[in-house]
Amino acid sequence: MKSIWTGKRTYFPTVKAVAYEGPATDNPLAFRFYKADQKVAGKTMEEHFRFATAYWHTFCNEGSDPFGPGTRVFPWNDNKDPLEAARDKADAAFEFTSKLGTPFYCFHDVDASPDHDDPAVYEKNFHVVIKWLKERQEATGVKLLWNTSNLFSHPRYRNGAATNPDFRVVTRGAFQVKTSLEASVELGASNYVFWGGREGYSSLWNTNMKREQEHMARFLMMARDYGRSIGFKGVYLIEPKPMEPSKHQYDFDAATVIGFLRAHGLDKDFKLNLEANHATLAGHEFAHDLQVAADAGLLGSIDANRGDPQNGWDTDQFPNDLYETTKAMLVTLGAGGIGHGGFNFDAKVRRSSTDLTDLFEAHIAGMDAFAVGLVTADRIRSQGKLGKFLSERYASFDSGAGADFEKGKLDFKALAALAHSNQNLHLASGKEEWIEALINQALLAK
Ligand code: XLS
Ligand code: NI
Ligand code: NI
Repeated sequence: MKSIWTGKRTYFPTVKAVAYEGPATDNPLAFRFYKADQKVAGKTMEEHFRFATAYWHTFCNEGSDPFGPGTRVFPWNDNKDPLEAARDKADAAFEFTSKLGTPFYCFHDVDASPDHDDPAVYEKNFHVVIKWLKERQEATGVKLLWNTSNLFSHPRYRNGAATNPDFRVVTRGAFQVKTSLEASVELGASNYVFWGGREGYSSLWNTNMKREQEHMARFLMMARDYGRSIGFKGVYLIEPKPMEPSKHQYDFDAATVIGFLRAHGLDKDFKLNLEANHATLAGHEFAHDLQVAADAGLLGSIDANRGDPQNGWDTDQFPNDLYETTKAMLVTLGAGGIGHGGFNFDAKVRRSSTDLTDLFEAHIAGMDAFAVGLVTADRIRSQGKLGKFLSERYASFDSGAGADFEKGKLDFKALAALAHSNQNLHLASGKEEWIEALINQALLAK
């Protein structure tokens, strides 16, 4: 981090650069476990996580819900001129991010730049805002983890963007993505995200699902080729989510998206951006979807948040569950890390959290929760007990007929014939409770 951004106004005057003070500190605005330069498993914490602050939740979302307006007052939103308000918001975003110390940020086109129905005005605004963002990136050293286009809020997208039954809407989606990809190149984004918010449907009676999915694949191929043609070298990411806002979303979960990418030859350029609360909405554990992506070599990036165990919707809460972060980090370390991706806080403070400093406290707690998860996962891996147990569990495939089976050297008849010599087997325990105890011990170890 080079330096803290100070715009025309200071929006967080009581907050200084957030520092590591260790577990004993009383200071709510300090890290207890996240120490950017601490090495774990050969890399610093900063390198492991590549944490990012999300523009939409932290600088746009004043807390409105379907039952009432916002509860937080964002002073950077008080300018009536949309472009000046966008500059104020950029000031707030970079002051916040450079004080917090996430090395990255993420944004949707219309989070940062005023939307407009006229494409020419939309584009003109965006070009101005890109300049401001670039200037702030250069001054602070904060980098762009990914940007994306909002193809779900405007009423024109009520039936989807790439999958809209009206071709004219598809063209507008393409226009926004094209402009956003140009921004990715200009701002040096590591990735570009596609979250198909309304790429799905609610009634099969009025939907040609096959045609819509083919349109989505075509759209992604064209976007990929355009991005490459203008020099975008980053990774394209698809973010699965099973529902909300659509009833059925085409990018349901990691496994569905992987099948789709492979079916359309997109798996060389596209990876997955996995969000904890989206995995749980799909009926999976977060770690499950991470493992599915890792096994396919397509683990791209992470939207760090959590759901609420009693609510069935995307509550986007800040991650705080140490079991979840430990599991996520076990999978991530096992996959060799997050690569060009990062951990983006796609998370919002609760509606009743109305102090501007709550925004800092929430991110700090999330970063600390992941730091504990990383250290614990590394401890479990270096102890080796779990790894040993896992390899022993599959040892019958390491030699002899088991190894021949894996290599495709046995025919089915020979495989079946082996049953005669494999009678009266000792049943090996799966030891789930022993493993759970092991995780607790690793969490509590000093
Ligand atoms: C919404 C999604 C969204 C994407 C970016 O549920 O998580 O925020 O991350 O469009
Ligand atoms: Ni997300
Ligand atoms: Ni979400």
